[in-house]
Amino acid sequence: MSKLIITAAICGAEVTKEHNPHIPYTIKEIQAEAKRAYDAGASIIHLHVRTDDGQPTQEAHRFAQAMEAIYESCPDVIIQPSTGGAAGMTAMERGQPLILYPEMATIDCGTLNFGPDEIFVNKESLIKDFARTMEDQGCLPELECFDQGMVDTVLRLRHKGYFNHHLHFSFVLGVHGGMSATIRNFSFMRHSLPREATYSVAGIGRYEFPMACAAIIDGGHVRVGFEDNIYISKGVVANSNGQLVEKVVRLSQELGREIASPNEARELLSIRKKNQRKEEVS
Ligand code: KMH
Ligand code: ZN
Repeated sequence: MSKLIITAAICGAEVTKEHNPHIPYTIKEIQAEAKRAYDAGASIIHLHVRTDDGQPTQEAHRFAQAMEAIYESCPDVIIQPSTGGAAGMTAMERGQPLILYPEMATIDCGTLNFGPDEIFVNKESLIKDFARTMEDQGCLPELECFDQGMVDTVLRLRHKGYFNHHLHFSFVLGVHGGMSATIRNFSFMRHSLPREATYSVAGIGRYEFPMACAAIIDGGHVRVGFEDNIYISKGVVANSNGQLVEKVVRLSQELGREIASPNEARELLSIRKKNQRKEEVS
């Protein structure tokens, strides 16, 4: 079985310091949380940015500052900016981090209710636009799928000439409005992928670690972090993203899987684009 790629979703757009005081907002806080996750074993940082008072923003300049700071502390890490941003943002707003030519970024593969009052809109036209832009840039999309219909959308679009690169899915299970985080649903999605595809699983809230175990055993990869879950165990708030990553590392070691370094993750995901920063420092 391949080594395990751990993605740390360190910040997100919805969770706040009222939920957990360790949620990073400022560039320094984001840098420190990325470093804790990286030191613990994360090879990919899934990145959202905030203003200093915690408002989600997709401003390219803010992403540039955060990425610069993260590369300073974690020179070889893979940074994966979000093009999802926060529910309610426009497509133009959301696409801004792509101006920075990241080596990886998310594409959200369909529309869903997002909590009781919001809709996270991802029209097929937007999916195609982001797919073409990223393909032109040599940027690998992480294909975020909140339900099976989104996996089917990716496979249908691939048949029509989109996504002509390695397919790397991210199943985000347990969102209020998306598919629930059960082994049945995980297995259904996982078994609908082409053989050569890879995937990562993010279980929301208390499903984070059970879904991680399922993926570790199955040969998939894992995403953890404050974006998805703020607890290290029942009722105990995690003190850093590093603590969440460490727990996955422990589970993986117990289950007999080694952890991938960032460069090993690049190999496993066939990331075509070189991390220029890494080249500068090596
Ligand atoms: N904040 C959610 C509405 C992504 O990063 O691409 C969308 C999200 C997905 O977090
Ligand atoms: Zn996200």
